[in-house]
Amino acid sequence: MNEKQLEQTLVLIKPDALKNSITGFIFSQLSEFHTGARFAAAKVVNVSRLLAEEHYAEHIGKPFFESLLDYIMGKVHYTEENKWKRRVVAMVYQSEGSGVLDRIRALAGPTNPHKAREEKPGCIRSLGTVVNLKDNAGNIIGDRLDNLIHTSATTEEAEREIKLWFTPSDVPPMMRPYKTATCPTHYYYKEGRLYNNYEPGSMLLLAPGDLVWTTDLEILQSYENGQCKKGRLNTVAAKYLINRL
Ligand code: FUP
Repeated sequence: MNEKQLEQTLVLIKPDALKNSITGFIFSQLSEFHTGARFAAAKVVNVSRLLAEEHYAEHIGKPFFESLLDYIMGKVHYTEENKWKRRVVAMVYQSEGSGVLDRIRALAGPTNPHKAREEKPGCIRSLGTVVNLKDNAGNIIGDRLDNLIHTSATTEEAEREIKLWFTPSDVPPMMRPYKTATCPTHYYYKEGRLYNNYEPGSMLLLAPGDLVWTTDLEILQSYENGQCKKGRLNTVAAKYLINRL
């Protein structure tokens, strides 16, 4: 595999698309024939708060942040009674050469569904909704954009996001987009801290021999050695705790 020749993007089919059964339309739009891109990975995820916070880290502190987390976690579209239906379908699309990222973003359309309807009728996000967010006094403080689908904006964002949602073994060997390494030790996680030995209440992230993204291993080792941190521990932990929290 030659990394330079491949471009990939993360696509999330969000809970509003599942609730409204727009999945068939989206899969049809994103077919290998229409996009010229191949499916490289897919999983159904009950999004934890940890994963939601990591995915939308750049929006922390914005008025719509908490509501955005509730949305991606499925809390907006599925009640407590139906919480077992709270899901996102996460996928990686890949193609040779550049362009897949922009092609899939074009099929999704503008971020804001109102804008999508005006500027690009028929795009996926033109079927979305805009929800006004209010403070306790009833003043509008922002909008939550229920726009059905997420697609990575840049190759750097795609790398961050694919590594956040997928482990190397979620991707067929010949399609793995980023460098991998073999984990040399045990890593357990509990309440934002990393351990090499089991602590009561901790969860096993990785065991010796497991395949990891090299950058994830570098992050874990930087925490282990108390060095200058090479990234956020929670971005690694969130992935290995998918569908376990
Ligand atoms: P995009 O790259 O198109 O997903 O757009 P952004 O990174 O700007 O936004 C990420 C998500 O935040 C979008 F899916 C929608 C949401 N958002 C809001 O809910 N309200 C806003 O005012 C801006 C963004």
